[in-house]
Amino acid sequence: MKTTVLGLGILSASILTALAVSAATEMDTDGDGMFSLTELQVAYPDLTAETYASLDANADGMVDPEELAAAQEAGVLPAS
Ligand SMILES: [Ca+2]
Ligand SMILES: [Ca+2]
Repeated sequence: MKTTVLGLGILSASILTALAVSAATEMDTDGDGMFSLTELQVAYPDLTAETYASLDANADGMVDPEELAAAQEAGVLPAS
């Protein structure tokens, strides 16, 4: 019984991770692994250049998946 509950927990965590990854992959329309302002504006039409710059924590001009996840965790962007 304990094993079954643990297994279900692992299964649902895997499904959630897969969903998050697939949503992120859909946003990255040119497939370069980074999210440009234009790509993010498809999912977040209200995103401004100023907000985008604030998401870019390492200031390399692009938002990477980690920076996107951090923004979603901080509530700057709604998790999709
Ligand atoms: Ca991209
Ligand atoms: Ca960056």
